[in-house]
Amino acid sequence: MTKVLVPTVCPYCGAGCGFFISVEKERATGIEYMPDHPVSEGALCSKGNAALEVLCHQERFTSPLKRKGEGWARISWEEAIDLVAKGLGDAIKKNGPGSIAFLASSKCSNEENYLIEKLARLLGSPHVDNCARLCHAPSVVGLNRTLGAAGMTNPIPDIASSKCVFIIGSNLAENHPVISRWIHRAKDEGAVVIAADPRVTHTSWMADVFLQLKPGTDVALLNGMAHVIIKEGLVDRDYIAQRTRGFEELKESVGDYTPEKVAEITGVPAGDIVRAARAYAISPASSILYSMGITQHTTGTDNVQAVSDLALICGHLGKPGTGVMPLRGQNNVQGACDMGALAEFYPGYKKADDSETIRYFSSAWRTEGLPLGPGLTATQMIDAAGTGDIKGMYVVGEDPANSDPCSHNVHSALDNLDFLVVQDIFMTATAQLADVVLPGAVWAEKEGSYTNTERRVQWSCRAIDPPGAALSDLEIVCKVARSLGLDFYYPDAASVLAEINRTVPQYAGITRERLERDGLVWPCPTVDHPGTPILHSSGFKLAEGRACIVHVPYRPAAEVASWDYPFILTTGRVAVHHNAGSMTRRSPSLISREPDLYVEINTADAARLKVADGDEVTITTPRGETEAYARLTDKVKRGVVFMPFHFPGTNILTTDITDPEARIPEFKVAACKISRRD
Ligand SMILES: Nc1nc2c(c(=O)[nH]1)N[C@H]1C(S)=C(S)[C@@H](COP(=O)(O)OP(=O)(O)OC[C@H]3O[C@@H](n4cnc5c(=O)[nH]c(N)nc54)[C@H](O)[C@@H]3O)O[C@H]1N2
Ligand SMILES: Nc1nc2c(c(=O)[nH]1)N[C@H]1C(S)=C(S)[C@@H](COP(=O)(O)OP(=O)(O)OC[C@H]3O[C@@H](n4cnc5c(=O)[nH]c(N)nc54)[C@H](O)[C@@H]3O)O[C@H]1N2
Ligand code: SF4
Ligand SMILES: [Mo]
Repeated sequence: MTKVLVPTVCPYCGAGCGFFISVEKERATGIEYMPDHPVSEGALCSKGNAALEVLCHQERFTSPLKRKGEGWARISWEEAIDLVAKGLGDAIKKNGPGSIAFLASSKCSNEENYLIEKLARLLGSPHVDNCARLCHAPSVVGLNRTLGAAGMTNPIPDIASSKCVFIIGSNLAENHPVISRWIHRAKDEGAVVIAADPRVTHTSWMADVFLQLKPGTDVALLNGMAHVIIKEGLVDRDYIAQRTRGFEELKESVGDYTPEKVAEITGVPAGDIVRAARAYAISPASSILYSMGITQHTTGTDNVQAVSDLALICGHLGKPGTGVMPLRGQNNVQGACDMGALAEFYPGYKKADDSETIRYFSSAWRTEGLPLGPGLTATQMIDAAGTGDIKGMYVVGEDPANSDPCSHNVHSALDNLDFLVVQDIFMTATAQLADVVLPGAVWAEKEGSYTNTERRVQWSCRAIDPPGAALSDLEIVCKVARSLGLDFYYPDAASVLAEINRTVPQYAGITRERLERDGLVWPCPTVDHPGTPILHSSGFKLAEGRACIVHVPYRPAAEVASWDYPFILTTGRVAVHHNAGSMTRRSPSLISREPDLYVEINTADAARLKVADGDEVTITTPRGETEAYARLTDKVKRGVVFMPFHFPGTNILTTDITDPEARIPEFKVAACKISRRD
């Protein structure tokens, strides 16, 4: 029997691991490892190994659906596309193009995201965003301001040459497992590992210095470290003088963040703050890895800026083993942002509020009337749906009804729309609220490029056909666009990439022909350019080539524990599930390992609440209540409880208060109370 090995990229997280799908008789029969892949070197985590389980799952959508009474009717593509054109078209006619909004998908390819944002803007709506809003929006705002670029500064394998790895607010051992292999390699070469997290995690076990801080106190911790580094003269004076601005202001503002004061705010012993600061500053090459533990806060942008301050004052940028590394979440969240599926940027991070951007794309897309942004963010779209300012939404590969905060509000906002179309592969909580559902093809059933967290653009090949009448998101978006009168004739992903080469300068040299196995790391401005794995090695793309040190005072989280709500709920992830769970909860080998929603409670707190391990408890916040099984542990501090958000219910509890600039919700801090269900 002939077996074909089709190269592909894992559809789950931003590590971008490569593997082969073995295809026999047009069926995906197994995975073969890819030992020479630059990031994964043949490794895959539990989710990567289970990726094929979603392909021929019996619950996959196999035809378009329309709402019929309480249920659904299967309909033809012609009818579905007519309904979508009418739904969106009517809203535009009655209320103008600003009354429709688009959620693009970080699960989809670069080419698909480029077309979704182009569709939105050609229709005249500035409102297009993606799940980066719930994830790394503070990195986009904060790092653009401090370093002039929001990407991870150094490649993943580079971590192995780091002599000090500072991990803050990231549980990469569970959430980017293959990246943690590179940290083990650094440790083998003698690197010191520092981890800052309110919980003991699989990642903190790797740490030589573990800073178990109170949720939401990271700015204080980082200012405290900067205080020690400046006071002990451990800064890189030459680097500060030649490459930065703003040092004196920082020096003054961190003056009173003594280790003792910071210990009081954070709960981290003063001696550990000093040890961490010295280790980071003294090592010849230190890197900082961070993710949701510092971004998903009302102080998310401040946290990101405080992180880059630390790197700047120590000169730990632009060289191997150094860098500021925002670990991107979804398999293609980096690409969705690069392609301009963001409220404040057109493709290539051209500012949506700049008339030069509008001129550029009017000429590139041969059109008029492109909207000047910024548009509404993903979180603002939901609010606007609730108030009736947004009338129609097109949601591709996202599940806001489960993944946005305050689920009750999200449900009623989406219910309030005149028209909702959802394009997914499974019936999600969001799809349940739709008027029309369009069946997408999942990654292995289509081809296209995906950009991982280190900016590596990789081509994923089509291995098998989609089930039933499902189509690639690229084909569907083109059908919808044409039915709305737009000239969207793209025969394949390569033809879209060719247009991206012309309109996104960072991708100008990243052609289909060049995207063989190892991919290319952007910026790659010409077809003979090798790509740029390390950013900022010769200065910054900011005024005078200098980075900005931005001093940020500590502000507490929006919610703090109170008499009525004495616990702090923090939410996040576990290794075997992914986000709102539509794929991993349907994956037999994964759901069997973590079948139910649970809440981690400190054993001493549980004793006071008379809660035993495995008891059912009710968790309540001002937004609502949810039930979960209690898991007793000393991995969370007293007063802190943790819930994963992979099952419906967790986001009933979370707050929708956002960071004032990046508009990310504070998923990591909500005051709650807990009671045993009798
Ligand atoms: N297994 C798995 N992997 C995934 C995903 C998944 O759902 N499951 N999702 C992907 C996506 S979209 C993303 S964005 C990434 C996210 O990857 P991570 O950022 O690693 O994920 P989280 O578990 O949300 O949060 C990370 C850590 O932040 C800690 N934390 C909470 N509050 C604070 C705080 O105030 N300060 C600090 N310093 N730390 C805090 C939590 O205890 C947690 O250990 O993972 C990606 N990979
Ligand atoms: N409480 C709490 N909430 C959180 C977070 C948290 O830490 N705590 N983290 C936030 C973060 S970082 C993120 S990124 C968001 C994630 O939020 P979402 O992006 O809403 O989460 P996913 O479950 O990954 O949704 C992706 C959807 O795409 C579908 N899909 C997969 N492949 C394809 C495809 O090829 N085409 C189409 N059309 N659909 C496809 C999947 O079935 C799934 O329904 O959640 C956020 N919500
Ligand atoms: S680390 Fe991420 S990309 Fe790699 S196999 Fe696991 S989920 Fe997939
Ligand atoms: Mo994310």
